[in-house]
Amino acid sequence: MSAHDKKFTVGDYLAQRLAEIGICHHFVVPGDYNLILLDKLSANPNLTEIGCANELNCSMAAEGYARANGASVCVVTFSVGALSAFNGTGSAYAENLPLILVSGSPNTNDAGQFHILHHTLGNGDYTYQYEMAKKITCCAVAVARAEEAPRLIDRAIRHALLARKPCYIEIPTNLAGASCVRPGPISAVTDYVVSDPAALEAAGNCASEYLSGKLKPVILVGPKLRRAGAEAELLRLAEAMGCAVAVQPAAKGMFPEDHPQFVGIFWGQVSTGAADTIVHWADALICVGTIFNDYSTVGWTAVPDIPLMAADMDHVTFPGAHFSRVRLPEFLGRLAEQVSFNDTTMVEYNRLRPDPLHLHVAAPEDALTRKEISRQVQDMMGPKTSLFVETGDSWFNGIQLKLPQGAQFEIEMQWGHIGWSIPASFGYALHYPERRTIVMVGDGSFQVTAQEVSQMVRFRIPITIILINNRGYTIEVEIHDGSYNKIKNWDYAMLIRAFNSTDGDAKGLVANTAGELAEAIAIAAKHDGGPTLIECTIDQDDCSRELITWGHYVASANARPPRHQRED
Ligand code: TPU
Ligand code: MG
Repeated sequence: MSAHDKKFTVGDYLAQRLAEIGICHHFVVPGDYNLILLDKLSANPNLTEIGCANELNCSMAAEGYARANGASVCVVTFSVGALSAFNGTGSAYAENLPLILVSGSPNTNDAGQFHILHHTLGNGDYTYQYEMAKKITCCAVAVARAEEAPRLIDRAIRHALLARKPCYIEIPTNLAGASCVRPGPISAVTDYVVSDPAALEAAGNCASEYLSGKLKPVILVGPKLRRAGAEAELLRLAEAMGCAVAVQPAAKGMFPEDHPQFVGIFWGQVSTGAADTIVHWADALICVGTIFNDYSTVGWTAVPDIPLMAADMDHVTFPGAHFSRVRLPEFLGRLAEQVSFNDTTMVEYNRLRPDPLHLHVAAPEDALTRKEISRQVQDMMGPKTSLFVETGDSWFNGIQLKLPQGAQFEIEMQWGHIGWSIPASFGYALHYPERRTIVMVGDGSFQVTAQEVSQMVRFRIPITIILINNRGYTIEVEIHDGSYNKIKNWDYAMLIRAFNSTDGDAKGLVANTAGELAEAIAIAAKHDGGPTLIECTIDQDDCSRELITWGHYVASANARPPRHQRED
């Protein structure tokens, strides 16, 4: 480095690494512990600063950006910021997304001098945030000396990218601008770890054994497939086998729905198509990136009961054998070469295949219903649509829709934070300006993160928000009802216009009838200068059969008595 070289700092180091791994937008909320760091990040010409209204939304926006971009960063201040951002970080952990959470922290001199600082618990302990972060990330580092920053920053980012999980980097306020050495090649951070050759081969052999003699194989796709970057290999495997392919709800869209081997969403009693019948008929089940939790198994009523082959992101388990360090794309690619064609389950499925539904088209003056909203949203879908569905009846309405070729679907079913879809769709759409992002969200969920619509207004992102106003927390009503499921009604369309102030171009519309919804959707389709929110009012009791059924079983699972109290 020449003597004239501009001083290179810890903040510059982090900025360069973020840009090198393909991050173009960094989501931030400022606070005095991170201001110098934010200056350094925004000085990097490859990073664009995206300010958010609060740290919960900031972390959820980064979560959505990671879905689109593959990795993201959220930069917050100490405690008051970071503890809120832990929520989106938890989501990134649950949903397998490499979100890099960066927090400013106190001046390195203060702990030793027993100073009491603002934004802290006031007990002189400044380690608690780092300790908490360890639990919700795959790697947490706290930089205590500038000399350590390169090693720690590289380590945290590498772990996050490899594990597809969030990491945490804490940088004291007086170190962001401290001198730092320059980084070496980024390949040392991003280099992929390939499968162990012996484990890959043994797992392949075990798969042949598992399938040999089986007559009715079915593939079940789960949400970790996309996170592992293995969609193309899965398609090759499915076509080589010719068997039925069912998809878990959180993996909707990860296998093309217009593919002849797609048999529907396997979700127990609330499955689509005849997916549950064919999954239960199978004598071999190849589970790929699946997550069996209480929601996806409908309160444990839909757990497959045959011995499974379970291919995860970096390991494979068979009845009686386990293989570590087998990467999913390599494993599926190998299987595609070795399996034999057996379309028995497709032949059977074609007998079971339900006839296409003839949807009732409402007259323009008819009061709006949930079914009519779904029918009209279906017509909005094209190859460039990305549909976000929020926790609530929107999950069930969205799952029923047919995704045309190229359409994308996003759901946060493992973490299930109401309000996620608003900031997450904003973060996602920043990465994908060429796609048309639509959000289906309930009134209760919208109230949690409504402020972030103002960022869509500020950055002129034309997201269409279909807000389904059924005056309350209907999903909760179906699980367990009480006074707490009623909420204050808002004038949602007017709220959006308030966000415009003097310089915004968002549209807030209301649809009470089928005709009004059609008109509003036509306006949204032409509106590019900002978001369009369409408040769709429906009857309080108008909810899907699927939500009622699912809610009943989830409630039963929640209500199981403690085992030691059972009388039997
Ligand atoms: O369609 P609908 O009425 O079911 O949806 P809406 O209006 O968005 O209501 C959602 C109600 C709901 C709650 C209150 N769904 N899950 N919860 C529990 C919950 C509480 N807090 C967070 C952050 N996430 C949750 N899932
Ligand atoms: Mg509601």
